[in-house]
Amino acid sequence: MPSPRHAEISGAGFAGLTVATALAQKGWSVRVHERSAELRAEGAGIVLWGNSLQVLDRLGATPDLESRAMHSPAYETRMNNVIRSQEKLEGIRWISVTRPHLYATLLTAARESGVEIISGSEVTGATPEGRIDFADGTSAEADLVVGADGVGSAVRDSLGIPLKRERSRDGITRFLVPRHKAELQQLEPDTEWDNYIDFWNIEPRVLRVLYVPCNDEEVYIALMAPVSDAQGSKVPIDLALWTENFPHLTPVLEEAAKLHGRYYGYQTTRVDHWTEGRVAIIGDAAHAMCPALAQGAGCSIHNAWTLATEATKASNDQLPEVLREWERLERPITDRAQDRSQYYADTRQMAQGNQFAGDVVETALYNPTDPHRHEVNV
Ligand code: FAD
Ligand code: 3HM
Repeated sequence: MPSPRHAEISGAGFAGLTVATALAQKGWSVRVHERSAELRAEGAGIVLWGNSLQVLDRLGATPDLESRAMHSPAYETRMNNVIRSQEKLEGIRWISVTRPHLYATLLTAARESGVEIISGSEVTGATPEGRIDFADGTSAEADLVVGADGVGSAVRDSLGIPLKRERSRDGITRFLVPRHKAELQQLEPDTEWDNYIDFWNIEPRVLRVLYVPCNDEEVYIALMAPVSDAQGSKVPIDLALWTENFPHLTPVLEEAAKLHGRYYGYQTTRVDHWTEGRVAIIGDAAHAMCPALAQGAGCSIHNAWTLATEATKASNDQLPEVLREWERLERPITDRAQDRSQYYADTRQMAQGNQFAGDVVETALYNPTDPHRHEVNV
């Protein structure tokens, strides 16, 4: 038996764990370096669509993931607490989960596939020839190096890949809190509190609460306000402001007020290219996007899968060329998801409701595991 090919990966986020697991399951020896001392996910909840769920199916992670996930009956949009739409999203696969649960699921899949994960290991850079460098002054050689080290990627920056960052006018503070379903039901008996509900207020003031049940006990709430609104973007949150504008959400807002939270200003980063020699960058390192369409992690997971698949098909000599071809084929759909998410964030058009049709669902319906996906139908 020839010895397996070796991959070194920077970052144990959703992208890094996915590519590591996929490569290990395809016969590679894989080592992941995580700068943090602890392996855990930051943030609160997350929505996943068909594109990433197809990958999680292939990794064998879906049963674990779905054991604690929410399939909401509808995606509801309200303006000043008046319903604008309740989209059933028929034919579109989607779930909401907590980030800690998605993370635990991916970590288990990675470990069960034989991936070695080293926490407290900071990567400082990589070379196109396949060398990865660490903050402790050591380095290692690999057939494939993956920069999955997030929006501030050291791998990307060490290669000098040009990048443009655009900031939007709004931002959000995320919380995972107990659902208080009975109290909410009492405040508004006619509401289906299992729905995903996007509560917008534009007039007289731009404030929005995204209400995303993740399971029977936990709801992800995201409080949006313009960057220029010091009171709306303050952490810990100004409880009086939020309950005055969203009185029907008081029980969950009171829970959010007990937590510190971090206000995150929406941003998009566009890089010149995703690969250089034996190095590929994936996830937020390559394409951080506004969360409007909830596809940042989705694209990270689906690009991680396609990278692992294409790299495995390539001979070792062909690898740099195969990585360039991978970018040429896979990048356009992610670029379009980034553009649309930025457009929705900048225009606040999600507030109109009835959004999930046509081009908007292109990414959600994409199947990165279909080997015929790039064939042109004539
Ligand atoms: P990260 O999660 O940033 O992981 C990078 C990892 O690399 C981290 O663990 C970090 O510690 C480590 N690291 C960094 N530097 C180094 C280094 N030098 N050496 C070693 N390790 C390093 N996406 C969705 O699909 N659905 C949603 O509903 C959704 N909602 C969102 C809501 C908000 C408000 C935001 C901000 C984002 C949202 N996203 C969503 C996007 C999603 O969170 C990200 O796209 C995704 O987490 C990116 O994963 P990643 O693994 O690329 O990066
Ligand atoms: C799931 C989700 N959807 C939209 C946003 C947003 O517009 O900020 C954030 C989310 O986590």
